[in-house]
Amino acid sequence: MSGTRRRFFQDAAIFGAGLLGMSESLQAQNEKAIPMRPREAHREHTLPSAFLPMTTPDVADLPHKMDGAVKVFRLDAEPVKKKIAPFKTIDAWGYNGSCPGPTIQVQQGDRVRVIFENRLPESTSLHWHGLEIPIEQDGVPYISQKPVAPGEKYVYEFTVHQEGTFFYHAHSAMQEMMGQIGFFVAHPEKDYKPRVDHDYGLILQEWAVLPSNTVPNTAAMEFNWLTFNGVAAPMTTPLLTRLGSRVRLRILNLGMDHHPVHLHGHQFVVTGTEGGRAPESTWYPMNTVLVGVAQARVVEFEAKYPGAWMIHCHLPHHMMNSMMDLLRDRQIETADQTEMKALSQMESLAKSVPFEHVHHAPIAKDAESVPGFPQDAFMEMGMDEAVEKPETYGLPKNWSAGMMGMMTMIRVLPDKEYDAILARKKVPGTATEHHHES
Ligand SMILES: [Cu+2]
Repeated sequence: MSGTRRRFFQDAAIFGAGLLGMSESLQAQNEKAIPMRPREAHREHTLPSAFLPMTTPDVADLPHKMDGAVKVFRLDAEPVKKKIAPFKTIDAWGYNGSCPGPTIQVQQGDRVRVIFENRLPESTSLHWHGLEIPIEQDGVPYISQKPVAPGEKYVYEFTVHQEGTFFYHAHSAMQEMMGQIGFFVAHPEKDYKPRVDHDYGLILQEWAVLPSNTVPNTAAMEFNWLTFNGVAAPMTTPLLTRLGSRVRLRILNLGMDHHPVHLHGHQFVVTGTEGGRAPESTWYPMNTVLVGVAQARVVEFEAKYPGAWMIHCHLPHHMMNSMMDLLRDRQIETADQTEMKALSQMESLAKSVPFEHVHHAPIAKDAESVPGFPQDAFMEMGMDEAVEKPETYGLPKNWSAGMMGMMTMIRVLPDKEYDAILARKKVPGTATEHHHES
């Protein structure tokens, strides 16, 4: 039976056969069709009850409807075909067609209802990580609830009395490593001080996907793909900020490793954890923050210096794509490698992917006679055009060659350049004009 047909029959089983079932299931599909476009920062918001929403680059927000005073969200656990690099698509699991799942944003004090449906082939549940809620809402199979069987629904409902950066995830280790996680941000009743102009979120994940394979090996301890918000650099969408603005960055880790996340060119302070806002007396300057498994770290800084500044995990193996892949995706060998072999391997890759494949950094004439060569010589692959979007407009040619793994950049832009990119975001398809200005 095809996946579509099976899915139809699941829908029919859930809602009962007939028109009602069909229309509701169509409605659910439509909700998923909402374009994946992160919201822009609202600099001018002044309403006391409004909050500056967090933007999760490359991940959409989960919309809600009001039922009286209750914010109602619909979340479906399901398999997701996820393109993590221009030449690599994996079979992950996520929510509402997204991996990581869509971002839920509420405000401290909100009553929240999440209508959860399991479209996975096995039982699951939803855990609300860090939230102080009644035990019936804790989402631990057998302990606080029965597992939600395939095709079943479960309704979570609670009041959020905290503020901070939380998350939802399946409370099953292998499902977590298949991608079952998403942000749950509770904005404070009263704005944090000092206020920020931009608020961004990054989810750190790691994947063990063998070459020529698409299903993550969730039992592995060696990871060859490292992602921010479900994509490996250079597919990560740069974070845009105005020069002189204050920026908040929330970093969340659910994987098997801890990640030291480093920001170039600026110092930041840690203003919060997965437990909420930290008192100002605890803030001190740093530029690398260790984000442990199941932790969130919230940092803030003044975007003082114009430029495209990297944000990346500093573990060397996490700054690579397709680490240890020796077959189809990339070749990373540090022995018995020659320029000829590397180029022919890249050429065979280029037959299946639409990007420039030559290496750009020059090597010495006698490189092959030097013990240890090559190290990074054949690793960089420019693919500017394959990953082009408004947010990459104006970056120097071949910028993408240095971007791999858990990596993105924060672009600190003078007003004129910031506004020019914003204008491009409003008119899709204009990113290619006047590209590569430099
Ligand atoms: Cu790392």
